[in-house]
Amino acid sequence: MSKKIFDRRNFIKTTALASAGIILSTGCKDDNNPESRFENYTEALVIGTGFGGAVTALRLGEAGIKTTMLERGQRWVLTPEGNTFSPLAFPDKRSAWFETENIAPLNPFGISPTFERYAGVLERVRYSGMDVYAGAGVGGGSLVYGGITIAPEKPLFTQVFPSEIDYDELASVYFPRVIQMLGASPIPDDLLNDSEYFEFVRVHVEHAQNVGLPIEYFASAYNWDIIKEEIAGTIPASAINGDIIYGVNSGAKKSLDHNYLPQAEATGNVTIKPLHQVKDIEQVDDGYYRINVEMIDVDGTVLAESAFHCKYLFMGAGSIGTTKILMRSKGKGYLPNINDTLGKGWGSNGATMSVRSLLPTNTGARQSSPSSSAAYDFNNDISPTVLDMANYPLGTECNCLIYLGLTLDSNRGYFDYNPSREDIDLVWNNNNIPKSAIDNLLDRMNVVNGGQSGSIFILPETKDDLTYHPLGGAVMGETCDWIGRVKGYDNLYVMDGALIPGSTACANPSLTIAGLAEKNIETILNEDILV
Ligand code: FAE
Repeated sequence: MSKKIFDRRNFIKTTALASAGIILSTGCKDDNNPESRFENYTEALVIGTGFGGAVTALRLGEAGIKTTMLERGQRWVLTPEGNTFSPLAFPDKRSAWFETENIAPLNPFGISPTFERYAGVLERVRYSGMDVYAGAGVGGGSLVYGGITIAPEKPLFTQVFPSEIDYDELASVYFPRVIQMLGASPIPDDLLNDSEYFEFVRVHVEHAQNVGLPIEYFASAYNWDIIKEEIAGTIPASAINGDIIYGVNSGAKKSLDHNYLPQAEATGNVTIKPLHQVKDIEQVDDGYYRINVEMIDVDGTVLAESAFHCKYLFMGAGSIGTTKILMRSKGKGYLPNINDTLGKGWGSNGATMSVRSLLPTNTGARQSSPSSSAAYDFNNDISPTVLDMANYPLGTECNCLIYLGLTLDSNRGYFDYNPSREDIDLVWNNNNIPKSAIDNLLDRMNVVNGGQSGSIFILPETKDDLTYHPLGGAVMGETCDWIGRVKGYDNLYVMDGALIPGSTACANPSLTIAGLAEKNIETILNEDILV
């Protein structure tokens, strides 16, 4: 497919130049050639290597378009010894993006070593009333995510997304395309039914079914065969130790650096530049873009400042990263035409974290396997709710279950730009809907199954002031059109979570972000880039 597109594209270009009589002889300087006009020029440039960025780069590369990807974080290469990423049990500097201690919201082992600031994989941004987590590194959020690859339900999706976004098209074409690309699949029966590592999942399912909730065994971006090898002891254990949020050393996690990104590089058209942190962007002569970049060392030292240039610029730095770069660029007067909806429409995906403890059943000492099932509570009196499981690999029985819950929260915040710090601040007023909805569900589960909500040792009460799912900031239909074109500018696109209107409707966001990116880049290639 890519060869055909490439040939057609070159044909159109050549024909257009020939008919204009401007084909140049070899050796003659071409003042119209952006490669000779601009430093570090590529036709397309993608900022960030997470879901939106990786999908975009692969499709650009397949279409024969020279593309540079700028990524602030490191490239993490798996070693046979299984020691690339920080272990969960004893987090070190590799676990956190320029922090000095463990940043995970739960700390099963109670060990809090301090370490030096380093370009680790998980970022925590502390805003007033909301802590936001995101991935940093080649692969973005996929390095740290749980692999939950789940589509929103249509009745909820249509409450959040405008009618211009065709759910049926996403569900029939683009979600399956992403699932196939990732190689995501549901948990196999033998692991689910027999493995001690999944005992907590079996208890979760039973407790949810006891209160009448349907269960979905969703596609998970894990290689279950590698998990079986870990369990058999033929390779060093990692996923089964609960090493999920700092990266999985065994290769069991099918993060983007195992699929979209290497395939993009294999086109020969895509180059990834790690440790390149974008500061801001400007539109320069003839509508080309200049991207101002700091090249950093793993300790955060700025080694050099540099500029890249492109014709087509794709924002894939995630909800916070993209919003920050665009607001800084607008605030500095570089992109004045972006409208005043920029920075608005941000949501936490109604995310929560909670615990049920003192359960009368054993839940397993090794609550460490990747998440595999979700319980649906769509008739919850407060908000539709979906309950996923989180890891808690304590190594000893805790008679507890840890949940990540998602709710349909319409609460939205916005960002203010602070020119002196050249940074953005979230304005967020918690409405307690997510916590109330989850507590409503947990109370029902406790009445039927026993146990209580919260644990003084783990998490005293449900938290809804942190999120792994930042969404919005440059929202579709507001700052951007329906496919991510930034209003007021040609050839500038938002491809990531910043485009999402604050929620992915009780689903974990990666599939929705990646599915929309697949749809949008297809349209952009056909309508704007004319390959
Ligand atoms: P994202 O994947 O965050 O990628 C943005 C990229 O841009 C990153 O690589 C950044 O390092 C890079 N970047 C940022 N600023 C700059 C800059 N200035 N210059 C250069 N590069 C920059 O964006 N979602 C699910 O669907 N299922 C899960 O199981 C799940 N588990 C999660 C677990 C954790 C601990 C976390 C934090 C998130 C989880 N998520 C999960 C959310 C998911 O990772 C997130 O929605 C997507 O990764 C967002 O994709 P984006 O393309 O928006």
